[in-house]
Amino acid sequence: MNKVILAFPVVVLSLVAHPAFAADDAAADASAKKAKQARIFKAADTNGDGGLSKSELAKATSVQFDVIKDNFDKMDTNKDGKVTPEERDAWIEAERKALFDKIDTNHDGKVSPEEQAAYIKAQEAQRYKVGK
Ligand SMILES: [Ca+2]
Ligand SMILES: [Ca+2]
Repeated sequence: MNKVILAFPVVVLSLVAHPAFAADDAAADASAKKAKQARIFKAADTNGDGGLSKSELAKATSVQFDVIKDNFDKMDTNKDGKVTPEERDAWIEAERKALFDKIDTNHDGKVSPEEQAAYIKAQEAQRYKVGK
């Protein structure tokens, strides 16, 4: 019994220090986050049709829906009056790709530190102009 107690911290330390364990942990975090998002989505889908309508969204308070509220018409690609998780994910992926293409100014599929710096600088200049 004593032996087990003594050995325990060593095992924990070696697990934490192990890079594979850290990666597993991140993956577990991501899937837990996804499961939580799915739960919140389902809770907001009060008529259970698998999508969120504008009236369902109006009642939903979670911040995760703000992006859907702001971009509803763009996300609802099949124009059925509701946004499904698939439509949301497709929109986010398209936005992510569009942003990447915008930053990757020489279109070599990579964002160099210079391109990143130039983008941040442009964003800041824009913000300054808007703020003025
Ligand atoms: Ca619904
Ligand atoms: Ca739709």
